[in-house]
Amino acid sequence: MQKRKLQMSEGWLTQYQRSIDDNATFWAKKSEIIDWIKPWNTVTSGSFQEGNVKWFEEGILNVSYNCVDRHLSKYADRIAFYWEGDNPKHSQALSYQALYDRVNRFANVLKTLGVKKGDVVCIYLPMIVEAPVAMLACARIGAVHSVIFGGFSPVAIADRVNDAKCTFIITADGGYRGGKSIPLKTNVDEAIKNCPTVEKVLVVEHAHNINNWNDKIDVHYYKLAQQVDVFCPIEPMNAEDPLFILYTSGSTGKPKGVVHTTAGYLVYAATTHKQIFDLKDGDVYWCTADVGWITGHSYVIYGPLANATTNVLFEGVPSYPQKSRFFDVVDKYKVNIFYTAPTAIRALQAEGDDAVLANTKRDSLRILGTVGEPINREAWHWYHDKVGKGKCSIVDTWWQTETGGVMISPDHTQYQKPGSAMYPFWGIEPAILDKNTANELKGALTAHDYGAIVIKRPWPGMMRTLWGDHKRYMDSYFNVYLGYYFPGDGAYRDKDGHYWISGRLDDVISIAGHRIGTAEIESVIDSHEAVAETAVVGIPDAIKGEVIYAYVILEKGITPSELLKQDIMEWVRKTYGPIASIKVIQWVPMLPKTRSGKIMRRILRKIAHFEEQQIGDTSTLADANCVKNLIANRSDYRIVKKGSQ
Ligand code: 7RM
Repeated sequence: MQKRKLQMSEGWLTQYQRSIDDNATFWAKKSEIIDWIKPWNTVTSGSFQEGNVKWFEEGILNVSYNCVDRHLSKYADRIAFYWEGDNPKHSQALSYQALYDRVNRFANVLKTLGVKKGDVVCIYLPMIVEAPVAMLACARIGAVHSVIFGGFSPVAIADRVNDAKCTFIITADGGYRGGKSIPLKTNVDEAIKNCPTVEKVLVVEHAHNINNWNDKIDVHYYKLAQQVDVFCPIEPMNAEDPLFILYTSGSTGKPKGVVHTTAGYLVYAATTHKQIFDLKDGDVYWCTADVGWITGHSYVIYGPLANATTNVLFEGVPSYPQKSRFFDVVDKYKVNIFYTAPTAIRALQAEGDDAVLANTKRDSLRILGTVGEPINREAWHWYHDKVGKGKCSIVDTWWQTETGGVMISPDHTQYQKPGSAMYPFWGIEPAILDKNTANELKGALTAHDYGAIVIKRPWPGMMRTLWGDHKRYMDSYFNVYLGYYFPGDGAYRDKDGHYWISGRLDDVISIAGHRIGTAEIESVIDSHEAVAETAVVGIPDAIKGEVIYAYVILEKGITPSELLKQDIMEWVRKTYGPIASIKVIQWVPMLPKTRSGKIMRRILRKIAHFEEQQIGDTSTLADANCVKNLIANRSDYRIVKKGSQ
């Protein structure tokens, strides 16, 4: 454990106490972090039970104004983004003034194409300056953006575009990652064959990787940008108007369109960003997340820009063209605050210090953040001791797409325990429930007796609904443990009152920190012509945290082979996206099902984890022999290297 620092701050804890004792007054004060066109009337109303939580009602504001315009009087020349290309020779510094100009033009292009307040605009872009610009342009005119991660493939795009009935897609003619060019426009072409609502595709020039142009649908961004006005007035938005939809995986069914609204989200993203990362005037801040994920929304775009931060926006991957790339970029821009995922930390650690650290200084670093999954002790120590040379605070931030911003995090002025997310943020009141009885567990707990973490009261950054499916919103998050918000994670609170997150309690697999729903992957595998039925579970992986173990039943008459396994894996990469890494495929004659036909995933997980002694009750299985067969033909993926543990 890191030694307790001498400089003790009352700041976090006193503010926390106030936020709990008088929540409304606390957030009323914090709402001053943003500028309002018209002040709000009521701080908060509604409840979890009724599913009608609102914050800062009647308030009028514009997010684009808060992230850009209002900084110009003081910080017009301050860099908003240091853009660093995949190719180290490509870079660009964009001041707040330049960002303002670009956002205005982009907003006018959208208007010219007929985008109106309330329309849902899909954004499928690489990590280029136009990604934040497009998002802010939507916010400027009151359009709701739905960003789709650039690593998703056509089927995943179509699912999301159709669910939100998007009429517009903003994409690029390609992106670069690790020296490879990604055919984003081609993926969109493929996707929209199945998207009847799409009218226009706006294409930003970047990597020139296209093989098709349809004059009826496709529009060149830069051509239009030259023709529009340089100024676009802001649209006054109501506090509770939707700002964006972001799709995330659940345990069943299609991805969920998490809806965040305007004021509460921005207040929460800005407040958490400022406090948790100890933001100081003039800091250079780098969050490595892609804008396609919530971390990219809240901590690359909205939180940092609302706080007039200088950001690094990086197109590439951690170890291209050389293993030290991340830290070369840290040195290049003298980054003070660095925020990444445990999977990246583990991957770099595995490359060895000589390649990754030896030729970089990293002296500018002050705060190191992590997010996305639990961080293991070894990775924590490498991050703290080696990357930060023992001088930086580690902030292990726990939160979700649904929560809008960080919920549990260490206080940078206090000591940190490796692997613990430590304290609830201001206004966040968590509890740990017994998974079976739903009683609150009050005393000290350990890793062995963790419960379900829940949140007891609304906070400004929480999602307000799932797009088009309020019932699913209630059922997934509020009707599980009545009176609480249920995030789906297990956790415990130790004797010092510090929180430890143990992982998902449901069927969501976390690959390299990305949430992947088992049902989504199964439907992709099932759509392979040789496959009759599939069930997938997560298995541990040293770098990615989890990868996929798939049990596959082949269609009658199909001969199993290694080649077919490769083909199915390739199919999933192509159809869903490369993030869905399948490690093992096991051919099976049947799946363990209850008499009512439900797959007993618990059993499949135990078998794939080599824990069959803990399978427990199988009396509800329709066919008792099934389990024996699965174990007998199980694939042993646990490669133990000699001399290593
Ligand atoms: C921000 C983000 C959310 C899920 C969440 C957890 C897991 C995230 C941590 C973590 C342990 C952490 N949004 N998770 N952060 N687990 N420690 N610091 O990742 O919607 O994509 O995923 O990620 O299981 O429920 S997300």
